[in-house]
Amino acid sequence: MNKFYITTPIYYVNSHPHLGHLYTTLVADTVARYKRQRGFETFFLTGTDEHGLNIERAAESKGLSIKEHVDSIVNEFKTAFAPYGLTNDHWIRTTDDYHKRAAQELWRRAKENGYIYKGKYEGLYCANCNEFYTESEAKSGDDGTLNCPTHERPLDRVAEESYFFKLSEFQDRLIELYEKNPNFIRPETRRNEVMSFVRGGLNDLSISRVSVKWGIPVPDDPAHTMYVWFDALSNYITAIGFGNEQFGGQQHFKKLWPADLQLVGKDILRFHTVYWPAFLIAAGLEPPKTVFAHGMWLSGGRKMSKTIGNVIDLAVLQKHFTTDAVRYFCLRDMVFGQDGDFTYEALLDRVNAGLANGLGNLASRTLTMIGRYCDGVVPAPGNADAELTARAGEVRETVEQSVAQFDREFDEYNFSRALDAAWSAIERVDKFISDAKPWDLAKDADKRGSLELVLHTATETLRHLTALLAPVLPNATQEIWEQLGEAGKVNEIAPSALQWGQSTGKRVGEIKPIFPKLDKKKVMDEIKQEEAVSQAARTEENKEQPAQAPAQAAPQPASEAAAAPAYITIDDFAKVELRTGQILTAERIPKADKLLKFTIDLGEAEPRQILAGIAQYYEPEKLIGRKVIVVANLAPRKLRGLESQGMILAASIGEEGRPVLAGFLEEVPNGAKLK
Ligand code: ME8
Repeated sequence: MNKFYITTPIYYVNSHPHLGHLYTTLVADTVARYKRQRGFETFFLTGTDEHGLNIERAAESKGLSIKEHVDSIVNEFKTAFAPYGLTNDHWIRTTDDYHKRAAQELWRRAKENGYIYKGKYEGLYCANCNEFYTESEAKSGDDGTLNCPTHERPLDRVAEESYFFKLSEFQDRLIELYEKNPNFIRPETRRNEVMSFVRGGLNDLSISRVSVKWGIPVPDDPAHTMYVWFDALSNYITAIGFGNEQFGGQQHFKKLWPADLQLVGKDILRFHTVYWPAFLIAAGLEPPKTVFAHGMWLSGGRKMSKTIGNVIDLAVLQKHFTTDAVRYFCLRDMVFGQDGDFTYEALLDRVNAGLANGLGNLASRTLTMIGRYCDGVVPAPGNADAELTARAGEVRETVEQSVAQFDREFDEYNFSRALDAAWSAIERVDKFISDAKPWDLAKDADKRGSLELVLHTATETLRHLTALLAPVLPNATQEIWEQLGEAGKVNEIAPSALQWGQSTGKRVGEIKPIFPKLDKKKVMDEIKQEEAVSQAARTEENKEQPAQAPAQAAPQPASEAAAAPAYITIDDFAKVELRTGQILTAERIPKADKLLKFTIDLGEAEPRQILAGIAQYYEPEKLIGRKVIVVANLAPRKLRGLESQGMILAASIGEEGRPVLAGFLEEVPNGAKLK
């Protein structure tokens, strides 16, 4: 029997699940279902990545023990994914003991083979990406800090003893791997990207930390924990029995490894196509057959990310859309491998056009007519005139071609094209039915044969498409299957095993609508309100994000944190001196794209110099003369080497925090106090 081993990334438990995580997992689930239906012995793995500094900090900031924190987020992932009926064979957690032992075994083998040595590391580290950056890769903040280019948060300077992996020795072997196995990295654009990166030369990789406690101890040197990517990547083999007794241990591992398809987002391409094969080769193991890096769902044109805060809330999504609708949209709307912008409007349009008006309408009109004109029993194809017979034959041909085309595209992971092929058959049969007008044929006893041919052809089309689409729409296709009067589980029936004509004589079941049409305006209004609420909750939570807090922030007991109301006293407020001011000059600061420099008249002997990060939103010259509100007793501080003697107040609008300056509708003198 052919085997198929498919994996998703294991998701970080430093934050909450969102559409991006669901997306990769749904695609993997669909491929796993597809392979199973076609007779492959399939193993589908997903899970959670639970070690690292950032997770330590996230737990600290919530006042939870690390274990409590990771357990609660893992639970959130499982709960958010539960409605989608995922068919993963295992959920790996990197905090599980068997994984820890087996990751140590991988380390031991690489070390015995001479690829790991001890040295000293100095560098800039982002706890959010778990990645090191050079000074030139880091992004300078307005106040001169060196920030992570992705998260725009300060990098940690790390200088410590570390184990290193001899990645520098792998350049030739990796290039050979990519050249000999053109399918190792897909799609092609990503392959080219990685090849040119590797051709540029590889540095040895620091793969242990003494400063991070929440991690897997390095074998024979427990003062060190493993670099979180060494730990995380090894999950793909530890989960299936490498170095432990999972599922029968080594024998199970040998049966499944190398993985057939490792799905990842393009954000973690390098880890999976450079580090991962190198770690495996170092330990004497084979690299996976294919790593496919898909594109990113964008939201409002930007990558959907928990750090930016523009994620699609899975609770909102699930409230309005069936799990099949979400699966269909994810596979049809995003060209696999490319980025796509997620909008609820596009989702609603797809659901209404493709599912309600497309497949759903074909099912309900066909089954209703069989009930009405044929006493609920699928007729044999009747005799009709030559023209109708020829057209029915063309429909059958289109269906057979679509079924074959679907598989060809699916095998190449062109999911949207596979679905286009299926929908071209739906369009073809819809036209056939509309042209033949069975409702008119039913009025004429002489046309009985034609009526039966039309309904038989429509039923067969529906039956073939139902089996074909089972991996994508598991719930809806099972319902249609039963309404067609078919027995068994449609996901266990290979479309190629179906023969045209077998539906004859089947009694159709109770007809229920499968994909009700959604009222776009009503649903959009509801979603907008719900999104605003969940956005506000996220913004609140983001303020407490651990990376912004100092690493040594004292944990607050959960009960105390919950009990303390967020009030301040009038005396607290009186400490803040707010005054009206007028902008006298406003100018940009060279090389600081966010800052503007103002002089502001606060009714004092001399105007103040104040800097504000609003350059992306306001033209400086248009602000001259404007009345503003200033925090006048803020301690002066230096930004880009210039002193700022106060702060201008502005509202922060929307996801990106667009500033809108506060002001007055009536005339006010400069320097008036606000109380
Ligand atoms: O990187 N669009 O975990 P992670 C599409 N723990 N997919 C997205 C997405 C988006 N906007 N955002 C996230 C990690 N994803 C590591 C992986 S593997 C050994 C360790 C999906 O929680 C996509 O698959 O940040 C991406 O690669 C993954 O989630 C990153 O998840």
